[in-house]
Amino acid sequence: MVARSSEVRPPAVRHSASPGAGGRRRRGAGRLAGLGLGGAALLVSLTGCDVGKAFGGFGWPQGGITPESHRMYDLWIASCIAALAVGVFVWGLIFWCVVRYRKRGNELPVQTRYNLPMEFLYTIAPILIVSVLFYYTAVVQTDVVRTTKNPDVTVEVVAFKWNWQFNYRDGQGKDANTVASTLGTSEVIPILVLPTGRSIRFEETSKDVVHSFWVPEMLFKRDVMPGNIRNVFEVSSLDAEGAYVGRCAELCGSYHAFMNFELRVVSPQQYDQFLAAKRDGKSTQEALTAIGEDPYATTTKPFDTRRNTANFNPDDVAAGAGS
Ligand SMILES: [Cu+2]
Repeated sequence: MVARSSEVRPPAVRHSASPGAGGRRRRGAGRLAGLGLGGAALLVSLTGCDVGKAFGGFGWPQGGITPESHRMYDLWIASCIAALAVGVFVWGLIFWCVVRYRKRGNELPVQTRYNLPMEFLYTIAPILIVSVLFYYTAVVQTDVVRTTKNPDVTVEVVAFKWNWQFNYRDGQGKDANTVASTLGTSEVIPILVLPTGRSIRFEETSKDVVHSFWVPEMLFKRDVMPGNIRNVFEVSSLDAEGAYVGRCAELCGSYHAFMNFELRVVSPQQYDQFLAAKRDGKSTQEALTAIGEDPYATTTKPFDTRRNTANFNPDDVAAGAGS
């Protein structure tokens, strides 16, 4: 029995102690080290330039206008580079195995089982990778959703089917007072005027269903909830003057797609003048003209609702007709 069992031992076990196998393993380890070094060199050369720009942000929108948007963008780019580095390494190992251990004859390949270092590596490595990603995600998320006690500007965002109202407030919470307001209509796109260089608190509330306040350049959106829920977030500053289209990002009904608004970022002096003009009773269009800004939205325009032509009960059909 003992003799037979030694006969059926795989050839690999007999060969494992031979100098040839040791040489192959050393060469394999050398290749692995070379692959790792190559990957590291590639990473260094890639991070030397703006990787995000070179690859179109890896699908993440570019052109953020707040410090928070840059932090989220950087996290995304770094995560993509890490994922690609791991991916390239794993693909390399797969292709190397496919080539190195392809079938060459009828000889049974090396049978390796219970390789503890290997099992330890592929258990620990993913846990380490996920831990690092989780750590940086938690740090950036905490930073992005942080609110402060005394933001420079507080604006209440009121969403309703299907438009927006922006209330400039003298304090925080629902008990604060509105000092000026802008209301959107089907004919006029509402313009939210805000200053550069000041921290801004957005307090969101809805009059009916769930909407979502989204300015793509902030790279951040948050649901606007009905009831007594006030969803709050802050940006520590807006860094670039200009006009930016804003949208509702939650399917809220028939005319959801028409719920556009415009964020107009102006200088702090212009903002103060705008607010003073509004407090004096001027309309948003008049106040915008007074500070030398375009009175109407430049990034989007009111949509034709075609309520009559698209209606099941157009006005020209007499009520009760056919009954
Ligand atoms: Cu909506």
